[in-house]
Amino acid sequence: MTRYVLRSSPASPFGRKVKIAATLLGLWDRLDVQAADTTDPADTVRAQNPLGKIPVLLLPDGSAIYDSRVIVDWLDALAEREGLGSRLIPPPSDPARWTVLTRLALADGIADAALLLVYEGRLRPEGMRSQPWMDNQQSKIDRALAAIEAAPPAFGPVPDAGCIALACALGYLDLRHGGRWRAAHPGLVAWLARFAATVPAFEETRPA
Ligand SMILES: N[C@@H](CCC(=O)N[C@@H](CS)C(=O)NCC(=O)O)C(=O)O
Repeated sequence: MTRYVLRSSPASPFGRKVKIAATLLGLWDRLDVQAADTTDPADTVRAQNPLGKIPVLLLPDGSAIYDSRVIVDWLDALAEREGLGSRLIPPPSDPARWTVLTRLALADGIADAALLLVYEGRLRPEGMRSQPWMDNQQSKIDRALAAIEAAPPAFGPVPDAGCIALACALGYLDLRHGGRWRAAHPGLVAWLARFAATVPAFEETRPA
């Protein structure tokens, strides 16, 4: 069976999304996860993805697939070709595809903003930080969470890619932003608990 290398790191919400997707698709055993350090200029990840971002999926022919949405789509297609059953992104013929992809984009946007806030704190000296810029990033997270709290997405035994991305974004807010989102979003707290109970891979991929 062909194996694939996944460059990632335990804390990455985008890498976690790919790991959970691979597990739900029955493809987890086909991935070899290799740690990547995006802050290390010598790390080969910068050659594999010129953007220097993880996750990256390496194929046996030497080509690389990124970003996480493309990797999930690629894994979905592989699972389909191999007759594994589930689909995480509905096919183009299904109108639900655009709902799922839009929810995926919204959840990834939460993780993007949360990550930028972490980088601002980590990489920019205190006196150079811009409070309005940070407030703007936080407002993206707040508006997105409010919109999702108003109508949390339904899921069955195999949640779609949008739900997986949302769980990973919330997990990242727990990891790096002290879980402050929880107080104002009881519906999402319950949603995440149900997701974790439905998808064991969520806990299995929880960063230490
Ligand atoms: N849109 C990308 C975002 C990936 C991303 O931002 N990954 C972070 C780690 S969680 C990263 O590699 N950051 C390093 C950098 O931005 O230089 C995806 O979905 O894969």
